[in-house]
Amino acid sequence: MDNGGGRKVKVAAVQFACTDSPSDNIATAERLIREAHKKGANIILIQELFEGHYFCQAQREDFFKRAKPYKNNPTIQKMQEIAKELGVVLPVSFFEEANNAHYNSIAIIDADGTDLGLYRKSHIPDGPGYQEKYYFNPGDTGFKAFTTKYAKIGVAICWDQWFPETARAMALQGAEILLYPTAIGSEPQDSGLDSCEHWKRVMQGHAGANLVPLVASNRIGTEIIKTEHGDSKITFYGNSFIAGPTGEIVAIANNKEESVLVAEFDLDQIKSQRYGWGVFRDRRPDLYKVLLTLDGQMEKP
Ligand code: PUT
Repeated sequence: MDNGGGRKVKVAAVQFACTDSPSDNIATAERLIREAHKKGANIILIQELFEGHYFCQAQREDFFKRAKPYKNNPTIQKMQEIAKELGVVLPVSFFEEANNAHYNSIAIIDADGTDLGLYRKSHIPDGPGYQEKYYFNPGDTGFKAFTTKYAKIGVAICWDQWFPETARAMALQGAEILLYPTAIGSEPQDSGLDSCEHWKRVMQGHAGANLVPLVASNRIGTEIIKTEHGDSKITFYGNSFIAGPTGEIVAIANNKEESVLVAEFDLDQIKSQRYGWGVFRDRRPDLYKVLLTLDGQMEKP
């Protein structure tokens, strides 16, 4: 049986503890990108908001100073140089200032250094330790698939990973690999709550349901932020991983160590497998209109 094998792509996830110094973190990201490149990686995922500590533990006006415009953004420009030199695809997560709006954004840099455009995080979490609604407007780009040198990729950000609709929307647009930069760890209000296994299983489901590989990169380390009510602390649980097209984990980091994970996939072989399994043939979008409601009611009371 011909499975149409051929187009091999190596993906990587890097994982590290952030300091609160952008130059330190950019240097660490660069070192790990170079290590991933040495291991043959073509598409390399860095964790969410890697330029500094996860400031959303607190609601502080001074933290808005961390936002930078998309255009002429020095971190993105630096990553464009690295991408071009190494011939690798780099999604670059950053806190975006757009006039009076702010977004949790990611610029997709192709292997020749070209900036392919922006995705702005759509689902913005709120709650103890993760008070993102204070900082970020809900993204207005919609879900996207970006055509890079090595593959068509779908990139969404952290809390987006809990929504199967996001993964499906990217896969429907032809995304062959899903990537999720992340910042998640302990819950300051409940020391008994550890979401790590839940977090992995939900994304493994997206890989399996859409028959695409999936890459998740999460930070490690303990970060303490001064808030209006005293200090807040999160220990980020790492566990960055790469899943294959049936949701199987093929590479995984632990919750403590800096890591560079690499896995190779044959995208043509996976395409055959996806087509053969039939889930995209058997979809019934005509029956899914209820998904466009918040309350499940097609007719309003
Ligand atoms: N990154 C957001 C995670 C929220 C966990 N409660």
